[in-house]
Amino acid sequence: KKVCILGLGYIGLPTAALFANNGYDVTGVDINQDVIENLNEGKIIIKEPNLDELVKKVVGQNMLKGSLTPSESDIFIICVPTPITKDKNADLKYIVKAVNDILPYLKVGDIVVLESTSPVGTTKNIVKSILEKTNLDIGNDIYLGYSPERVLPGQIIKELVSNHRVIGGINEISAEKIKNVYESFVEGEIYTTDTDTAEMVKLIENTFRDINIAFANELSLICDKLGMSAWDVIEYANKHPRVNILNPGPGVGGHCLAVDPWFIVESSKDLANIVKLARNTNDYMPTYVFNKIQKLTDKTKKNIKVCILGATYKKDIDDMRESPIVHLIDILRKNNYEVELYDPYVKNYEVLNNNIYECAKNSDFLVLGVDHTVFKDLDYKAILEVMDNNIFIDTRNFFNKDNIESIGYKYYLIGS
Ligand code: SAJ
Repeated sequence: KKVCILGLGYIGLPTAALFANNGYDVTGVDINQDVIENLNEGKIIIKEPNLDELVKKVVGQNMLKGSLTPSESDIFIICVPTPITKDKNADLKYIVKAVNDILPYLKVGDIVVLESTSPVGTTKNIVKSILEKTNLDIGNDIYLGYSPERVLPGQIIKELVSNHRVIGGINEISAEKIKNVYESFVEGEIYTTDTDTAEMVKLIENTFRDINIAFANELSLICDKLGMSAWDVIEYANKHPRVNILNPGPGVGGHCLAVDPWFIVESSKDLANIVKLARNTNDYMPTYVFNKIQKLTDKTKKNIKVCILGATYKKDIDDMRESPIVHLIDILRKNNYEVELYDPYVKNYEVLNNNIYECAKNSDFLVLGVDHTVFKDLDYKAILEVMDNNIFIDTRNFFNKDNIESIGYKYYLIGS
């Protein structure tokens, strides 16, 4: 059977590779020529553990090929992005384009699956109505459903296989057909329901996590004001069998948690109060970190430099989407701080300087933005020697205060 996957990002490409590895003849479609050229040489341009070997293998076996346009297939899977507009509304233009792009290739018996995180009703209202232009009966001639992933970047391949999945069908037979397709590589349970429910499930999973982190971040502000460590308070509270508070930090990034809750707010403006408040609480955190830096700034010095360690949205990955550290860098620069960034995962960024000693040279602040594992191995004594001042700000509770202070830094942990 043939599978055509539209959108070869963090989800589409691993999904394509897994289908290809399980006997499907897969075409991966993307509008980015760079992605397609690399793919057809068996290479990938994103960093994700185990993905490069798998792609190399299936491309070598001729089971996966890249293309700029879709082609005839038995199964079409849409994995394009759903960004939010400035007004925090879902922008469905990529989904609309992808569905329109497959119309000429659809035939009786085909299966169409939306994977992109979407507001409730997208499959049933938007996707279905575009497919109806074919004059085929959706649900009988063509099967349609929604099948979101729930994988954690950094362990995508493993989680695509092992996580449970909730699939919504436009009717029962669609759900069953789609379940059957995913069973080729999914080892977790697959539950079937309607498309609206599956869309809502996807949204509330990420909203649940966003709200939990917002609670931790609010505690971070409260404990800081009351003169105690939120990290200690949370650690002890979590000894309770039914309490599990997440970690505070510099804010919440990524294309999921920072975006999906807004789709719920958009659908229920008067009701989604906690959801909206949590989003705003997390969005405030970079400003809070900036305020800390500003308070510790030597006001008699003219040029203040901040050396930032890590600006991806979380550790050990190369993804900077919605990263709170990118926001922090913007705020610092707007306030006339000189900023340089050291991040071995990032290839291109305005203030990037991947020579750590040049980056830290004449800095007043060293700010740990992301807890990349490799940051444990930097020579903090040698870094201090090239700095002008010795202020060390840890936004992630990554370092031990005594160790860092014994080198000669003044250590400040956000949330304590
Ligand atoms: N973060 C904190 N404190 C924490 C945990 C995370 O500040 O205790 C921050 C991270 O630093 C990061 C952000 O939250 O900036 C998001 O990171 P994450 O690891 O929580 O989640 P994502 O965005 O990488 O992946 C999420 C996952 N959703 C859930 O865990 C409910 C994943 O399973 C989803 O598949 C993914 O969103 C998605 O694609 O929707």
